[in-house]
Amino acid sequence: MKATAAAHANIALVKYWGKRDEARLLPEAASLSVALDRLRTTTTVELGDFAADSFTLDSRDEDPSRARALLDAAGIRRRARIESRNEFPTAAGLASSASGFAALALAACAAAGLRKTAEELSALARLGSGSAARSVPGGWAVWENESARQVFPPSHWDLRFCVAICASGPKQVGSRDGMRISRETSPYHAAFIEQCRRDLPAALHLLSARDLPELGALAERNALRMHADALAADPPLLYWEPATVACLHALRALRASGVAAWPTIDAGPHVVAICAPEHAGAVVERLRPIPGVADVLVCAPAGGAHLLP
Ligand code: 2P0
Repeated sequence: MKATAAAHANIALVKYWGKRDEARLLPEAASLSVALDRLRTTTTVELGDFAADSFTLDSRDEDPSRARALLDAAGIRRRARIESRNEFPTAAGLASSASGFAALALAACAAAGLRKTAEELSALARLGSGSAARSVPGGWAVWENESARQVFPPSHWDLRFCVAICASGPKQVGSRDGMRISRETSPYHAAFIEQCRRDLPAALHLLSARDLPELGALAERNALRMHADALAADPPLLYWEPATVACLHALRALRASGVAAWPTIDAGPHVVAICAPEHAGAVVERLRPIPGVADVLVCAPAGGAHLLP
C-alpha cells in the first residue's frame, strides 16, 4: 500500500504550447523532449483510510486535486498520502510538474498493486500535467495523443543541457493559463502550431543524424517562436528577465567564437543551453557571471520513471 518512484523533468526542443482538448489535456501539436538527469523528483504514495488526500511538495502542503484526478483515472479510490521531493533548487523556480506527476503515476499504481504498461502510465501522468506524459518514458520522447513514447534512449546522444537559473520564485502566469491565453488571444498562435507540425519531423531527422548545429538552431527558433506567440497574447505574456536576454546574447557570442551552444527557453525565465559535452565548461564559464544568473546546472539525458526500493 506504499511505493516510491523517481522521474526526471524534461526540456522540449519542439514545444507543447496549446491544448486541443482542455479537459483531457491533449495537445494541439506533437512535441519532442529529452529528460534531464539532474532534475529528479521522488514521490512516495501511501494508500489508506486517511480522512482526506494530502500532498506535500518539499514538505509544504499543496492542493491534491490534480493528483486526485490522476488517481481516479487509475481507478484508485482509497485516500492517498503523497510526499514529493525535488532534488533540485525549487526556490530558483525550477519546480517541475512533469517529473512530479510522472513519479506520482508510477508510485500510485505500484502502491495500489495495479499492473500498468508504460503507455498507460504516461497517459495517467498526462492527466496531472501534459508534459508529465513525456517524463514517464524519459530519454528522447515524443508526445502527440494519449501518451508519449521514447523515440531514442538517453544513450543515443551524449549532449549537455546547461540550465542557467535566471530568476528566483514562481512565475506570474503558469503554463496552463499561459497556453490557454495564447491560444485564445494571440494572433500568432495558429502560426506557431503550424510551425511545430513542420518542426517535429525535421527535428526527429536531425536527432537521428545527431546533427547538433541544425537541431540546436531548430530548437532555438521553436522556443523563440513560442515566446513570440505568448508575447502577442492579450494580456501579453512576458516570461523573460534581463538575465534571460543576456544569456541569449552570450550564446550568440559564444557561437561566433566557435563554442557550439544553442538556447531553448520554457514558459519561464531560465535559459537551457544545448551543447556537446566538451563545450559545457565554456558555456558555464560564460553564463555563470551574468548578473541575475544564480547558477548553471549541467544536465545529461536521463531515462524514464522508475520504482525505488
Ligand atoms: C513543453 N511547456 O513542451 C512546454 C514548453 C512549457 C513551455 O509543457 O497545462 O505544465 O499541465 O499540461 O505540462 C508546460 O506545460 O501544462 C510545458 P499542463 P504543463 O515543455
